[in-house]
Amino acid sequence: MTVTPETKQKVAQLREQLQKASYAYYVLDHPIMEDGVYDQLYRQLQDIETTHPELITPDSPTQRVGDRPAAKFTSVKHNISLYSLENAFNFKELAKWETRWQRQLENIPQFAYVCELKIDGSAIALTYENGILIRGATRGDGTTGEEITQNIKTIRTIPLKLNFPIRGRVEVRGEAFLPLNVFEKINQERSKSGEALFANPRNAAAGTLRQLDSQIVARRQLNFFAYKIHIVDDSVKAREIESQWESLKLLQQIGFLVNPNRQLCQSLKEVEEYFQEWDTGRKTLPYMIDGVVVKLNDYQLQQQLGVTQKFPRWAIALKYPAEETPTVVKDIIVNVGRTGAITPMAIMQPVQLAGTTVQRATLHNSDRVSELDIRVGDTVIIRKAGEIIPEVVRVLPDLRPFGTVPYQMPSNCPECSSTLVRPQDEAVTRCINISCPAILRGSIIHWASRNALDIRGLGERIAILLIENNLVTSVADLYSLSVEQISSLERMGIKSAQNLVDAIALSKNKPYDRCLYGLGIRYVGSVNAKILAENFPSIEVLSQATFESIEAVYGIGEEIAQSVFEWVRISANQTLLQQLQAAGLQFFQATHDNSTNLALFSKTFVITGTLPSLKRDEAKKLIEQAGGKVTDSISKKTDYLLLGENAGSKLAKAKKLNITQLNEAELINLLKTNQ
Ligand code: 1X8
Repeated sequence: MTVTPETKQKVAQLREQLQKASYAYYVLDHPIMEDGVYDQLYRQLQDIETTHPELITPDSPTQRVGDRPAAKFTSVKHNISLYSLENAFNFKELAKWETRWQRQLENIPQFAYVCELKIDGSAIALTYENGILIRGATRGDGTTGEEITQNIKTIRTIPLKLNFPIRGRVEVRGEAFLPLNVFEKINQERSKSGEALFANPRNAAAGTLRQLDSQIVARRQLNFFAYKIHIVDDSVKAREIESQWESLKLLQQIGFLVNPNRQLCQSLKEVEEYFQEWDTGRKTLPYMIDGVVVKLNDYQLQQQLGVTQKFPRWAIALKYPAEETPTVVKDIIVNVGRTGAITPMAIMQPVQLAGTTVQRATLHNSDRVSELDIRVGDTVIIRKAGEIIPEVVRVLPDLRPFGTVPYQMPSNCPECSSTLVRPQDEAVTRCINISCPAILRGSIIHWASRNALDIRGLGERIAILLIENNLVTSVADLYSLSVEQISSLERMGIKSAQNLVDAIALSKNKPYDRCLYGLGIRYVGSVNAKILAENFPSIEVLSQATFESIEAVYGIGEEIAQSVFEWVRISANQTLLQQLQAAGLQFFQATHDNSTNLALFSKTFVITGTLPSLKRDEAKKLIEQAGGKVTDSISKKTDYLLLGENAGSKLAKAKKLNITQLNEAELINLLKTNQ
C-alpha cells in the first residue's frame, strides 16, 4: 500500500507529540498531557504503523516494549570501553588519590571536582546514530557486554531519539536502577512465590535488564541516570563540551535524566562536605546510592592523566560503609563463650562492611542455623546492626553450588570434648565443664577488657598462652604472675612482661563496680554492676543478700537477681572471690566519707609565683593530702590558681578563664574549714 505524504506527516507529528509528552512526564516529572490524550495519540500511531509497517522506525514510541522476546542476548563489543572506578573507603584514601594524580603532573593546575551520587544500579552503554537510539548494552566485562536494546527501550527516561540531533555517533553511559519501593515490591512478590530474593537493588536491576521477556521488564519500572557522553564524530557540539559539568548539562538538554544532586567542588574539603551531607540525605532518596563519584571536571586534565589497566586516574568512588553486603561462606564453626554458651559462626570470604573488613558472622544459635539452612559454599547477606560482630541475614539459595550438605551442630565441645547441653526451654547450647579452657580464656579476656579491669596488653593471644602454659587456672592467678614466668612465653620480652605485670598490679585500684562487672556474672553488664555496687556496699553484703532484696533494687529485674543470687552461692565462685580479695582487689564500695572528707577532693590547682611561707613542693603536698591535684598549666578544668608574688602569664590566663584565685592564707583556711 502506498503511503501518502499526509500519512507520513501525521506519523511524524504523532511521534513528536508523544515523545515530548513522555519526556515531560518521565524526565522532567512535569506532565504536559492528560493520560487519556496520550493513550489516544499512541493508538492512532499504532494503527497507522499496523497498516504501514514500513513506516515503523526503531525510535517510534510504539517500540518501547518489544513484543518479540529475544531468544537470548548476543555479545557486543563496546565502541569505547567502560571502566570501573577505584574505591576509596575514607577521606585519607581520597587524599592519597589527590596526591597521586597531582604528582603525575609537572605542576598542579587549576582544577575543580564534580561530585555525583554513586547509584546502586547496573551500568549501561547506549549508542545513538544521528540522534536515534540504535543499541543498548550491559557493561559486561567493560570490553564486551550483552545487547539488551529491547529491554532498554522499556526505560521511559531513555530517549529513543535525542531532543536535538547530533550528527554521527554518540555514546551515552549511565546507571540503570530500580527505585527502592519497586525493589522491595519485587522481593515481596518473589518471597510469596518462593523465589530467591535479590540481594540488593543493583542485582535486581541487573537481573531485570537480562530478562528475556521485555513485558516483564516494562512492568519493573527501571529508571536511568545518564552521567557520561562521548561524541564520536568531530562535530561542533563535541568541541563545545570541555568538562564533565558541561557534559551533564548537555545530557540533560538532549533528553536524559541526569541526577540533580551533583556539585562542583573546589577542594577535597568541599568534596568531604558533600559526602557527609549525602550520608544523611541518602536516607530519604527513593533509590539506593553506595557512595559518591568524584571526577576531575576538566576534560583536558582527564586526558592528560589517562587510565590505568582498570581505572581512569581522574575519578574515584568514595564509598559509604555498607551495612549489608553479600559474601561466601568458607566454613561454619562454633565458638565457646566465657559462659560456656556455644555460638555457631560463619567464616566468610573477607568483605568490607560498615567501614571494616569482616570475615566472621554470628549465626546466633542452632535454631537460627536450621532456619537459615546455611551451608558451606553458600552466598549469604551479612549485616552489621550496631553489634561488633556482624550477623547473617539471609542465604541466597539460587547461588548455592551443587553437592552442599546441611550443617550439623556438634554434640561435643570443640575445646574440651565434653558433651554439650541444651536445656529444654532455651535456645542456647552450652558446655558445662567448668574447667573448659574456652570458658577460662573468655573469663580472662572479659576480666581484662576495657570496661572491666582494663588490663592493657592482656588480650586473646596472651590469654591463650597463659592457659596453655598452665600459668593461670582462674583470673585470680593473674595476680601472682612474675615477670620471669611471662617473659618465658612466646614473643614476650622482659620489657613487655614487666609492662603486663605492672598493668595487672594497676588493676587492683579499679573500683568495686568494675570488679563486679569483670566477674562475668550472667546479665550483669557495666550498668547493672554499678547499680549493684551502689546498693550492696561490699561483696560480702551482696553474698548475704536475699533474692527478694536484690530484686527490690530499682533497675534490677528478676533474671538478674536470680543470676546473682545463684552465682554467689557456688563454692568455686566463693573461692575465686577470696583469692581476688587476698590479691588486693577492692570488692567494696570506697566509702563516700573517705573521699568527701578530703577538703580538696578532686579539685585541680595550678601554683604560680612565690608563696610567702610555703615552698612550692610543700604547698603541693598539702593540696594532694587533701585529695586535690596540682598541674602545671591553666585550662578550663583548673579549679584554683594559688597565687604568690611575681605571678606570670598564668595569672592572665586564669583571669581570662574566670578561675578562682587563692593566696597562701586562703588555701590554709580552705583546708581547715573542711577538716
Ligand atoms: C559508576 C557510577 C557512576 C556514577 C553514578 N553511579 C554509578 N554507579 C556517576 O558518575 N554519576 S560512574 C561509574 C563508573 O564509572 N563505573
